[in-house]
Amino acid sequence: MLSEKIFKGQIGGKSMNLIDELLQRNKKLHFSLIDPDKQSPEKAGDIAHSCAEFGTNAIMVGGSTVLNRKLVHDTIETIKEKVEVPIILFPNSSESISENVEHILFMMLLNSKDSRYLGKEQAKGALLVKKWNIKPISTGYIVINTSKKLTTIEQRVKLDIIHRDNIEKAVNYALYAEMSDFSCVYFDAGSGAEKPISNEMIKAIRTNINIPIIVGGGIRDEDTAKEKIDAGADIIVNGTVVEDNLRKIEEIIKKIRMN
Ligand code: 1GP
Repeated sequence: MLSEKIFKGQIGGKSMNLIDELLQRNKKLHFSLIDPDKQSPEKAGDIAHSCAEFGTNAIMVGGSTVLNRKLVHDTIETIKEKVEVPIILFPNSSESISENVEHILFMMLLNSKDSRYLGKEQAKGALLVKKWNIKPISTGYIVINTSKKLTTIEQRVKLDIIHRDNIEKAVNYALYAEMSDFSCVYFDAGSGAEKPISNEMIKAIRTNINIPIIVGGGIRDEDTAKEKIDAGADIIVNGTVVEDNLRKIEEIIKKIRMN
């Protein structure tokens, strides 16, 4: 029965989203994040090409500061010319939704104290997603504070702070996401975080929920990435390494694929 539904691209009466599909084919995934604000669209295309050659499973496009729909559009267009892997928009607001993308992390920032990120931006963006036929991946997005030096997202959005060692609070948010029927959770320490989310926190989340867990923020080397995978993460996101040390992505991908 289950296999019949999977065959039809359905689970529990719902269409499978891209992440479910990719996880059927690969046990663990790697996504490369490209911020349109950090380089020209041409350079973004070259970076995406290298990441795809190294075996990344998808290119995520987005960043906390980008507010220019045209720049997002041009960056995606150039990346599309250079790679075959799926491209997923990682929007910071409805302003950064672009017509030419196939998939979007349709996220709610669950520990935001600002109603803008708990429904208002999503409501503004929903019509664009429908009109432009973009496939939403409903994502419970949770930001964890791991370091004294605040990341850009922590500076820009008022958050119900979850400290690195407050495992119970992180698990509560993860359970809330699963019970609210989000298709996955994304636990993010924020781009360039001094420390990533702890292995203990990931283990506790994995013990309590079954939906896919995306982990990002502050992961800079293959050993750290593998620890997060072994703790229970399904998907590792790298952004800063993609910008600063591109070749490292190859080592990270190799290692997370090891059993
Ligand atoms: C940020 O999780 C992503 O939203 C990526 O973080 O830039 O630290 O890899 P890094």
